[in-house]
Amino acid sequence: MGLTIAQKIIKNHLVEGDMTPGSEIALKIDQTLTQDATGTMAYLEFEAIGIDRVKTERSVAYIDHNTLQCGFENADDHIYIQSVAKKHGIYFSRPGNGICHQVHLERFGIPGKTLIGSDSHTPTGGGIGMLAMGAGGLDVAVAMGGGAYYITMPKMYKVNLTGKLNPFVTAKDVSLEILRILSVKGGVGAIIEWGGEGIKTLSVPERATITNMGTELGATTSIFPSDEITKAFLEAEGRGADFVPLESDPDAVYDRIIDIDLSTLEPLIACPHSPDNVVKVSEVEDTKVDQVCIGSCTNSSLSDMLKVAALLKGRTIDPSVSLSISPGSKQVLSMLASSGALGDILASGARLLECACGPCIGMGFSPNSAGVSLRTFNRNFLGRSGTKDGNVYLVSPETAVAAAVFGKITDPRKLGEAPVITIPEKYAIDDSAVIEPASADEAKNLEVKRGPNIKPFPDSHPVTDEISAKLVLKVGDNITTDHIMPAGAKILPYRSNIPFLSQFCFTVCDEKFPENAKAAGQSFIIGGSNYGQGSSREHAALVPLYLGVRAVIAKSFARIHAANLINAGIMPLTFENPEDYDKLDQNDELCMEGIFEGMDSGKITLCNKTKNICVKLACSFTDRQKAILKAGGLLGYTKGE
Ligand code: MIC
Ligand code: SF4
Repeated sequence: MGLTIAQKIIKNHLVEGDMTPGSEIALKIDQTLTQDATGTMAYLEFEAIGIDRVKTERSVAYIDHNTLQCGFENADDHIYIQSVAKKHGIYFSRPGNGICHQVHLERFGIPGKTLIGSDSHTPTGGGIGMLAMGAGGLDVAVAMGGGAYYITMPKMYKVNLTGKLNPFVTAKDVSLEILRILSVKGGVGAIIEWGGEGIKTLSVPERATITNMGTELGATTSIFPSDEITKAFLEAEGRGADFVPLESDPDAVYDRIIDIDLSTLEPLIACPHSPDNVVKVSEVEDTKVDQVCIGSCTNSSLSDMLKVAALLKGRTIDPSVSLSISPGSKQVLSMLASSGALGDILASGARLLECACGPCIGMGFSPNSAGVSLRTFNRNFLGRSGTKDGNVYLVSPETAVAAAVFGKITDPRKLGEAPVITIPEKYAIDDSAVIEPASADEAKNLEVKRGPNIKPFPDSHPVTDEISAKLVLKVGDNITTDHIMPAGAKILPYRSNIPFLSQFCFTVCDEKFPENAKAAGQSFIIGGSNYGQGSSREHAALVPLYLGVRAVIAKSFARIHAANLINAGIMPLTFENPEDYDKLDQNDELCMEGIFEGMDSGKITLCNKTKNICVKLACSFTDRQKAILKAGGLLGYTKGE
């Protein structure tokens, strides 16, 4: 039987396990990336593991999330990451150099290699045929130390593209179409391979938009073949030597095949507050728009920005709209400047922001109250923009420009002729903002600089055979990590200060959660399906751990969050019968007994002492996961404590 692209890469990197879907496999990791918001914790964990030098082929630390610096916290964290990177063999991408995924694609990604990153949009690397996955910071720390990365062997899905996109229909619309088809949980447990004749019409930045947003499907990752188009991209980046061709075998077998004819697609839009709430732009036309944001790791490539500049040329934006532009990298910004396109953007009345995540994670540029914001980003979860009642829509750069120009949601085809842009044969290469690590010898005398923002880890709590605890919170389906541990300008600077963060845990759902959880001492949380979707932030597990949460019981879990819970020593358990969800209410007193035996048999009994009933919970922990839970988390397990 032939192999898919992902199966080939997995086979080449398999350290443990067999490639049967659903079973646990361990992979050798070639490259890692971190960003600063998850990076401080990841490097503290790497230091705690106690390995001197990274063992990967390439590890890069990016500063792109926490760049507002309203106080000492961000700057201290930047210095900590820069110094820890220099000492331990990690490349350091300075603030201003760009968003991790854009820069990694441009300068470091290599087809056929494995990459894990402490950011859920790491699958952007799939645009050049990498097996690139988002992971918790602790998993990245272990991989930097040479440890394997454990995942459940995914199923294989294929999206077959035929035809060609019409003018003003873009790769972003392809992403929105697949979200419309599959929903935010439709990719859980699967790797999505993109193929068919239609992919020959898609450039690497377009492919990267699609693999980036595959994260919103809950997929383990998404991947394109590495072909002539990949080769041309790497050559234009001066990295032709990194090219290796990669494709699936003609007789590769897929668990599901989805056909999309590109020529039938229309401009699409994801309405508030979920990326899969997708309709045609024409269906919501004329909605008044207050703000438009162009950028983020989904749509900030040079080609995206050149198209935006060409459409804005000679136009001014509607006086009632505020438009922000954040180019994805210094390379993109400098080429925009040298080509004159930046002048066209500025002349339109746009506000130029830093090459960073910015508004995407609520770091400034929050919309007005109840404002409508059209964004080229990948997530529009409630409150993520920083404005609680903001209404965020997700669109292509072309649709974003149409809204900025006309002041209301408008089908971009009303902008006239589609822009024809030419991508230079060579990108402007300047790696001066990437600082190389010290040599092993030099590193011995280097000191790691730690600011007062860095606080100790929460204490670990090894799982015990019996846990009696209160049900402190019951939530519904599709709870995101932005609900569990919100981000934004006021909170994000405290990513290495778990006690401070704990004041904000779950407050989007229940203002009193931190207080109630603390008062309860030990607690359980009940969730619906796809619990923990969204980001890779391990803080969404470490903070509940700090607040006393010992188990989360849900109808189903998102992949990275389930792994983060186990890594923190919290049990993710599911209902054997999902209807039992209705038998448990907030504030009920619950008890689990015989947990160790239950972990082995795959069934744990949960008794509701308030209602005098018991329900069955399911778990399928591997021996390794059981050992991690009994050690109180992956850190203790790795250190052999
Ligand atoms: C996000 O897009 O939600 C983030 C911010 O990039 C997160 C990481 C984080 O919370 O620091 C992600 O996607 O993993
Ligand atoms: Fe940054 Fe937004 Fe991309 Fe997350 S999704 S890495 S916050 S640009």
